[in-house]
Amino acid sequence: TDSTSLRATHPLAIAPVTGPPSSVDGFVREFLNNLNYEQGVALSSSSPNDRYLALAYTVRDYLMARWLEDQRRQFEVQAKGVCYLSAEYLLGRQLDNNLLAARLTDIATEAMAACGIDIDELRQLEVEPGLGNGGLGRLAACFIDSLATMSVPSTGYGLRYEYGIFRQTFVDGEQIEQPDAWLTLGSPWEFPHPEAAQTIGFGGHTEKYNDDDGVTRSRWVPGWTVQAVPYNYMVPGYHNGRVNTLRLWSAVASSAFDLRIFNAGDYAEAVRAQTFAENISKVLYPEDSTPQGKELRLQQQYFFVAASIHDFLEHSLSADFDLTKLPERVIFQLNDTHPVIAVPELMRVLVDEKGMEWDAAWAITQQCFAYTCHTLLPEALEVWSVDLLGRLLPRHLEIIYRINDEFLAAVRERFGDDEMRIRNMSIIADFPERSVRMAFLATVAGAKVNGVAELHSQLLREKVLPDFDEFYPGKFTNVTNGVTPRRFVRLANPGLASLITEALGAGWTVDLERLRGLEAFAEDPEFRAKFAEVKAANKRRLSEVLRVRDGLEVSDGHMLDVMVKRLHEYKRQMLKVLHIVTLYEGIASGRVAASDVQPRTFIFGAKAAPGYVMAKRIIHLINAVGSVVNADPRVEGRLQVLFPPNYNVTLAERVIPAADLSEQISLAGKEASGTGNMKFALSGALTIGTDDGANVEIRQLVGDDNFFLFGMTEPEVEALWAAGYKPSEFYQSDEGLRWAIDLIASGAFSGGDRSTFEPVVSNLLYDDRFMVLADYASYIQAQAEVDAAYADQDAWTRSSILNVARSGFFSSDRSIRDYIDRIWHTPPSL
Ligand code: GL4
Repeated sequence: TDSTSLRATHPLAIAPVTGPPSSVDGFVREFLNNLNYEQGVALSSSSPNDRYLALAYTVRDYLMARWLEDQRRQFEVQAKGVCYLSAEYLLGRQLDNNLLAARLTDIATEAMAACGIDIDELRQLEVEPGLGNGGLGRLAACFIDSLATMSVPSTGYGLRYEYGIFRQTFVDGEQIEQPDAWLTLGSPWEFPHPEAAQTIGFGGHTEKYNDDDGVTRSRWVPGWTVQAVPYNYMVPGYHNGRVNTLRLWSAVASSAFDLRIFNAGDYAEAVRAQTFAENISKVLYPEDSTPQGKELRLQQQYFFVAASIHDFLEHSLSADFDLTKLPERVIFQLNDTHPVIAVPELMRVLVDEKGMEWDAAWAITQQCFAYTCHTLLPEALEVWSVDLLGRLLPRHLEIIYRINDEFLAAVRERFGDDEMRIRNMSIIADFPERSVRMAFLATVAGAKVNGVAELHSQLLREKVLPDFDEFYPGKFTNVTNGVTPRRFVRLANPGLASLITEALGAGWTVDLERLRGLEAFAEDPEFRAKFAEVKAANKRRLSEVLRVRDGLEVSDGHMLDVMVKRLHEYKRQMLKVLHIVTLYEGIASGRVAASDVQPRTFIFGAKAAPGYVMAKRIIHLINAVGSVVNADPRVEGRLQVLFPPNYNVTLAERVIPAADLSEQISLAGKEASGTGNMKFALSGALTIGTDDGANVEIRQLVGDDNFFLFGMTEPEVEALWAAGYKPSEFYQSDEGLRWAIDLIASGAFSGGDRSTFEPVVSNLLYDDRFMVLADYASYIQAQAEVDAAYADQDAWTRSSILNVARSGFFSSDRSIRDYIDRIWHTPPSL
């Protein structure tokens, strides 16, 4: 008998699984059980880590019955579901989120107290799984939260990196990367299933053969294989009893592969092979928006999507499933180009393994995929050299060539022999080397292609893929990003959450448009006072965190002006630096009276890709400016610069709720959406920002009076490029800008050494790809308006409340609703 026909005989075995009783006593009993039986320790001899693990196991136990039930039901109903394919999930800590979802926060707190344990101490022990770089990975984490909260049948698929995004430290102001060994002390939220491993092939060759009917077919004979072991994570919905699954794959050497070498007597070689296989899920590539085209990266991508597709076909479909109906059962959502190799993989499975005709398989494939593009930067659109792809995945390359041949034939039919257009649209590029454009492959294969904010989707259609938009009318759409209000309001901002519930009643956590109801309260002085007190308390809490975490002291009573995001030139941390240096230079030179400047603390958080030299120089410069500014008595009590290292989700949850001002200052047309911008607005920070990404929609919603707009628009940027941009002309004609740049160039922030930041300065003066100098004057002007506005605290608070009230649109629940309506057409709940 196989496991599906196991028939239980004992009465207990056929009763549904039930969790422990929802009471403090029930929780205590379960906790002690876990401590004793899972950790093997008594309470009196347990370590804090034992207690943390036992607490996590206890929370799991409460979610288990629903999880098992939802898996059973999902299989039984066979409704259309979503497979979200993403190379990154930047999850953040799990404990609090799962307590909140399961309504256990109070019970757990009391239960721990009854055992003499401060639950807060255990919270601090959790190492967040940093399995993503930035916005793209965090978006995936918000989406699986919303999918569960909206009871959408869905599975998140990804990679279980042994090392996530590196831990950042500063030595003499420069970034040093350290490995993120997040698994060292145990990982209580995951369920490994080595018995359910998938075998994934690589390399080898393809061959033709005649099948039983004498038809010539192709098949792939891989040169080596790796085992993909699934690790399941619970993804609980908020207060709805739903628990979805996140399945992350880990690479293990295939035993057959090991043994052959081992038997040949080469023990060292056998171990080497194992290391080689396990390298695949060893480490997250730390590049955000700038793929490196490394072979290991392609291995990671194919490894996880092949495992995911096989897993879905084997375990989610009933035994007699008719594969021609696959589009009625699943949509694979491609989170950027990273999982796009899934397209030829599904084709290979359908044609080579299931014996389907090419045309039928292609028709199915085109309905089973949809593609989200997350960038406009040309260098971020992945391409794989034909040479590499052919070596690693020879059959997939053949399939891609055939897809391309048929696609280009159709383009010819439609547009005639317009060779220029054909070359521009070909999935295979010829220059600078023969390579596969993954975004084109995704666009050809996807039922829908979406950008992640209105402006981004528009530019995607008009600038990046215009020929495709013309060729495929109706294929392109927009889904503006969103963020989960559970983590970023309820958990991160409990003071604000209580105040909102007091004003509007419960319900807004899953229906964020209800925040509109706060508009009326903006006019109520009593409410404004309470709101201001919440912000002040959030600042005190941040101060405490930074003191304990980094030994930093936040000055009292300062405006908190925050720029947290990956370090990238297009995001323009340099513009922020020039603003700070301008203020500093003005006061230090005596030209500006310190008393005329609003006291401000500038907070940065940013990691640079380890190989991104200019980004690392800018980090160094921020730290150098901070050292000088913070030590200069002339600006004491006025200006402070703080740069806590290792910005991550956990720190974001403390920084964002404390912020007064949100810096969203990318060059127009470069930031696809941004999601930090949404978190800040929802936390009542006012935005100073360009007309870029989702800033556009934030400004439209909160209103011009509650947003500080500056800088060129995207068409103005284009026009300036066309006219010939010369940054030095801006330097020459703006004396404030000149003073600031000259001060940096003089060595004032590098102990008199003019060479340290010379590359940063010359980059600005002679290159300035992201037009920092062109937007400087407008930015300084807008910052003066910020200063003036902040002087009227009560008016500022009013604007701040209106930001919260009008940002309900940015819930990731709304994004998911848009995906369902515009792309997935899945039943809204199950
Ligand atoms: C990004 C975009 O840069 C960012 O604007 C967007 O918010 C995010 C999620 O859609 O995706 N694209 C890449 S690559 N990394 C990102 O964070």
